[in-house]
Amino acid sequence: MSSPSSSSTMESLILQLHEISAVKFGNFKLKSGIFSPIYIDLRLIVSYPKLLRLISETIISTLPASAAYDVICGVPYTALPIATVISTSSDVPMLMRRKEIKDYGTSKVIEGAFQPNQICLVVEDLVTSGTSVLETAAPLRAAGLKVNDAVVLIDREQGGRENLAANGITLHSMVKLTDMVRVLKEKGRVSEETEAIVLKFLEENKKVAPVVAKDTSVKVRIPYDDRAKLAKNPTGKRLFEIMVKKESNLCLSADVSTASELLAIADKIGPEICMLKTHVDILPDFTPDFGSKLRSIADKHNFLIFEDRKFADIGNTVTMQYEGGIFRILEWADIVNCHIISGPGIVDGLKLKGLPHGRGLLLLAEMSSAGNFATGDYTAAAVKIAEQHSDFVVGFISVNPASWSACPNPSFIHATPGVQLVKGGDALGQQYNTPNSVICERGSDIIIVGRGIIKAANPVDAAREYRVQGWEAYSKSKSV
Ligand code: 5BU
Repeated sequence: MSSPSSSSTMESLILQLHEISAVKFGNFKLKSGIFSPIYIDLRLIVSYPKLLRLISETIISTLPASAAYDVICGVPYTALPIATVISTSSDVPMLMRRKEIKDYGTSKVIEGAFQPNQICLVVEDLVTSGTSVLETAAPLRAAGLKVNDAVVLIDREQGGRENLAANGITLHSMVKLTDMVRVLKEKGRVSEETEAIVLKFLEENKKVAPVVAKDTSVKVRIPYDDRAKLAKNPTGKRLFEIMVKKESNLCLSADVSTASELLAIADKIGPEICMLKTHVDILPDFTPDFGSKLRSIADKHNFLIFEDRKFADIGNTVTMQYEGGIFRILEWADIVNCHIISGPGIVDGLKLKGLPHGRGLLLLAEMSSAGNFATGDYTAAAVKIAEQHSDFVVGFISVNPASWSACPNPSFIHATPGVQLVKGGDALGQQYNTPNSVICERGSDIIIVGRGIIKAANPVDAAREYRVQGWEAYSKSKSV
């Protein structure tokens, strides 16, 4: 909107927002940590139905004809009522994006009926960096919808327009924050001094880095094929090579209820993955031929098998746990992992058995669950142990290796659990980050995905989506 003061509707809208105290002046700490002289809280509009209707009508009537759409989706939560009113008054179907993904029922991220390739307009109340719009656009796109435009009531003019444009989304804003302040000053609601303070603040804080930026968040990385040459362990080397060959940095965490289900899903999803992770002790129908059956599927589709056994005992005990028992993990798993809580002897023990078979080991340097203790010095100790055993250790279970003070050799691979298409968590402490954030921002190499794929309506399609997102994030991060 070029001149809101020329539009009486827009002026009236700004004044009404001020009247209900949705626009406040003072000194407010924002989510980013910075202090702002202006604060906008549009959650309040649900208590003012006439204003809510006015906002919804104005949003739609100010959209240019170029912004065509079949369905709309409000960014949760504040924009949900706005989208609902638009939907009912303009008779356009609405979709809802879940912020938290259910671990039961259909586990859908996008609720509502739609067809692939339909165009979805994203509706938002306020845009700062554009992160929230991107977090809603990503699962919509992953579900097969096209997202070309987003409409917002207020643009704080802090980089949102540019960040969205970089992700192929045109932002249409009804009111820019500078215009809003100007109108309030013109109408005598704020003093000239307040206007000057706010305009100065906005000028000085024009650019806020987005959490899910397309190009600004990437870090340079050494390509997987070059790292394959550096790897000392044959399995670590093979893993890098498979990733390059299959253009996949996706590891499926096959947490299904039976061995036969596991074998079936391994065969179906095999083409999409570089590695398949098992928890063999959860399979009630495990039989001694499980390993050889899974191995032949792994050979057919060219992926590695990673048994997420998380050994934790002293060296001598783990030699027996690795090789013996009913599971005989050493026979069929290319890679296993271990905690380092018992000290470096655990790596010596596993290596004694694993290395002659060319197997590899991942050290648990970090964990994805809330409140875990694998941080700081513990993580640094894992890096040290890995460097001492680089013939057997292939890398780490990592969550945010970009933040580590100890920087491991690039021959080590980072594999990260706790990945879904939308940031969030489950009811038992699991914490999820997106493929882009895991690979680009947190510097990991492999995304480990369980329920995001297993519980999807179509696990094969979901696996493909994760593979594409993971690979795109990798490609982006090595090209800068
Ligand atoms: P999910 O369904 O994507 O949440 O499954 C994650 C899998 O990764 C599951 O098998 C966990 O046991 C495993 N995991 C994890 O979630 N967090 C960790 O820190 C480690 C393993 Br190590």
